[in-house]
Amino acid sequence: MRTIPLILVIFISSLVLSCQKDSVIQGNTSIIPKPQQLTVGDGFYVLDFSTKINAPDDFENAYRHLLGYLQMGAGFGELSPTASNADIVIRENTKLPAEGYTLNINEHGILIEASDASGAFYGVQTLIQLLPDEMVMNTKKGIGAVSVPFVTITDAPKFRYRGMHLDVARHFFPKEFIKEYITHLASLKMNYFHWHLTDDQGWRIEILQYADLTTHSAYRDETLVGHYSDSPQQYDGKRYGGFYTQEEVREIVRFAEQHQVTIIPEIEMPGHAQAAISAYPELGCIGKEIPVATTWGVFEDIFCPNQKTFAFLENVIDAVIPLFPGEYIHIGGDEAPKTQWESCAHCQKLIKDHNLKDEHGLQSYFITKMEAYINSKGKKIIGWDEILEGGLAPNATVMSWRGTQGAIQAAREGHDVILTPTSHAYFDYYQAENDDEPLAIGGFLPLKKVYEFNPIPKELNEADSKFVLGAQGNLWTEYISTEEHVEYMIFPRMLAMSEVVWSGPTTEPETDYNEFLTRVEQFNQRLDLQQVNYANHLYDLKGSIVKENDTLFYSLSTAVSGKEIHFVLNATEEKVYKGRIPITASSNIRANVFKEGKKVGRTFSEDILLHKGVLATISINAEPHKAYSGSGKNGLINGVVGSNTRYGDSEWLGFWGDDLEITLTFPEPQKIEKLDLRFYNATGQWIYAPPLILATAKLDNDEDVSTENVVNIKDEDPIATSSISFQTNDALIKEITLVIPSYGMIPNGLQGAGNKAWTFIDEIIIE
Ligand code: TNX
Repeated sequence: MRTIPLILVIFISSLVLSCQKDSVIQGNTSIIPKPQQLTVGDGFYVLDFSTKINAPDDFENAYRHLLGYLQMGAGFGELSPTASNADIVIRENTKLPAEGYTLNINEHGILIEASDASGAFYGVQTLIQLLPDEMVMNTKKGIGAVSVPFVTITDAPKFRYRGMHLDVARHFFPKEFIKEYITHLASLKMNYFHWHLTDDQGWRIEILQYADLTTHSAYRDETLVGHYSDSPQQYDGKRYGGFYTQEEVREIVRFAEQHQVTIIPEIEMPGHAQAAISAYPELGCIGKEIPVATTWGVFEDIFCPNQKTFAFLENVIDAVIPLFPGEYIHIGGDEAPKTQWESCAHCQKLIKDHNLKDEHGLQSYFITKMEAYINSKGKKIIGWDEILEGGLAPNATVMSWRGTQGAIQAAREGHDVILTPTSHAYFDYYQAENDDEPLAIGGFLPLKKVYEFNPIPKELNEADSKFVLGAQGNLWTEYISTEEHVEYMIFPRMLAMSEVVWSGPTTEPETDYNEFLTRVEQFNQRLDLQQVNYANHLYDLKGSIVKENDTLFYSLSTAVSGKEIHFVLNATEEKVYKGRIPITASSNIRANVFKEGKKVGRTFSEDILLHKGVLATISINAEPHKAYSGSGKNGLINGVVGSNTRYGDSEWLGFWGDDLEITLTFPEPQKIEKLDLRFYNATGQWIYAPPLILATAKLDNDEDVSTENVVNIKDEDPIATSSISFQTNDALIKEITLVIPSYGMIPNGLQGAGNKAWTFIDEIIIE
């Protein structure tokens, strides 16, 4: 045991620089998440083999981490933590806020102060980011001397819960990768790792009392290939699975502790339990043998609220609790279809005996009972926002994923909440519109959207917003089977999330985002050196149609500023883009970004269809859902057709349950042959094309002509279409109104049963 007195180190006043200035590799001040206050001084402090560190026992994690980094990255030798004239001093300052730190680098040396071990660790993380990129782990080459810029930093987190989630049930990731994942989140000053350990497709944690959970439930016979919505669905025919032994769990927990990360294990109940029920059919309501699930979605086989189930779950909890020192156990609670409970005599009797309102009341009874058990063991529960239905368990923390409504309700009821809405926190969604993106579940969550996230819903007043502990990025892995792919989905979106929860939400999105991207560009260089994969959409081009006095233009822009754009219109010569391009006919535009004279990123290409709707004006009776507002209502007549495979791009508009009425008014009466409508149909994502459409044309003689039109839905194609024409006897049309009813509530037996169906509509092509 080291015993290190808290000493005031006398800084060495002049550093003996044995190396020449230009052989010293310099660090830079690009830090993510951005510190609360950062002042850059004039000069650099040099570290070399003679560097000494001084740190107290309580800050051992910080000291060890820094030491490991200096040894691995720069080949420094063993550094004693007891040095009395140290270059790097880490010391306690009780006046600083929880998890906060100060970092001062000047000609006297490096001083990190913190009031707790987390703060000291975060001070070290910042220092590491100030060190030269060349030093990142894995290089192990040994660098003679490195320098860090003079800075004065005062920093502390905005939110106390800063999390990342990983689903290891749909796809399994080995121990070493889990450690890497934890290292990444710790380097971004995130402090919770939510480990989704059980689901329909696999049980991943060893429970000694129930050996079948690992011999049977941890493996599935095969896995769906391609997307759930593909028709016909295909399977790979390969047994798949894996689990963590208790020893491995302990090792990971220790590793997390050394990184100031708390692990929250999730044991799903009562739904997403098919893998467990597959091993122990008596835990289900129908007692039938069922396989570990091989496809994705929501399954009707859920835990039955009977004695056997509660005994099983209590035993599982008893095994889980000693492994995880953190205060929380996540009990899931999401997506539990009540079909089996509806027809189970025992469940119905429970509802009656306990005076419960319905099956939602029974879910609440289930969760409340488990909560009481977990509370009695000194732990708290977290559940997904469905645990609000039928009444919230008394001490539960709610993780709000289906938007922010759950968070608002729970906070108003005085419960802690963690925000992880699909709209801003689902890193399994697509992050770019390009067709070469790896297959994803759906949705669209570009980097900027994560960056603009504010975990505090605007509906909450100041008192209630105190219950917002923070936010978390979720990575569900139905469509993510490799480590490289996990990295691709979390980077760079996790950078943005870390900034939201640590630095605090931006109040100046445009300027702040641009500045953030320059730091992302820098961070990517580090990831390159670490051989960590990431998505790079910094140089993607964005195009849009601009209408001005009945004239059309096309404008191009990049996310990172200061880059040159070259474009080619209709395969003519390449030009440097100086401003919007006039469009007079249907056209193709290709363009590229240049950085320091070199082409970077993908080639952009867009076809613009100059149809008769482009110059019309449009009104819609409802607003698209804010998660799927594409380019707004004008996007339906902007001459650009949406993706055939992505409803989440900037062309599709998504409405949740609204019956729509869309009116198109032409600048002058037109002869119109037909309207072609496109709808998305992906029932796995609760998107159902409307059954039929009523169209009415107002003629220039003021008569109305109406038609009822079917929507053509093909199983193998997510695009449903409807082609509409009017009997006008050659009269011209002034205005067209489309009445598009929603599919309505999704009936039992279909994906999303009991929820409102989504309607997705794309370009209305008028000829
Ligand atoms: C919903 S988020 C789920 C997960 C899926 C995810 C896919 C939540 C509590 N449940 O089971 O993996 O969507 O995005």
